[in-house]
Amino acid sequence: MERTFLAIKPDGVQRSLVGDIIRRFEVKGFTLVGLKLMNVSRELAEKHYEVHKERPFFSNLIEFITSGPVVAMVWEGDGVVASARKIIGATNPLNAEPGTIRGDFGVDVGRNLIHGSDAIETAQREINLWFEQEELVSWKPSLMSWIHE
Ligand code: ABT
Ligand code: MG
Repeated sequence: MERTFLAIKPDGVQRSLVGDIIRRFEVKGFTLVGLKLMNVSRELAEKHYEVHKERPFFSNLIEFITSGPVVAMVWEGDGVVASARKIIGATNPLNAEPGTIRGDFGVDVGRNLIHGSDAIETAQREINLWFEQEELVSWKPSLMSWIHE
């Protein structure tokens, strides 16, 4: 079953949006299989954002993501990687459609509230980076037959 890595960034936690954000993935019909509130070490942050190492905004990004607690999550479901990106909305919240998380709650690309893996291979890498295997819980919601044909 497809899985993705999502993280509510320090701005989402500080702004008391944790419940609202998690709710959107629950009501969509995806299954939560991993969840933890944590401070992000510089080492983890730098590994997570490795692809942006040479970008001018890299050091700001690392400062920001290590500045307060983050809610790290793994969600499961058919097509969850791409669908979660749609629920999250465009990178720059000013370009994100209303109805998306960033479109509804944000105005600044440096405070865009939540991270979502951008591809299936990236999701696998990020899940392994952020979670131990024992921290992930495989379960079948009893509602499943009302969500899937
Ligand atoms: P993430 O889910 O955080 O990876 O964002 P997304 O995939 O939508 O966008 P990318 B391009 O991966 O941005 C990573 C973080 O870098 C910030 N950023 C990005 C800037 O601050 N300035 C920029 O010009 C760009 C392109 C936004 C993302 N996270 N934060 N915070
Ligand atoms: Mg990204």
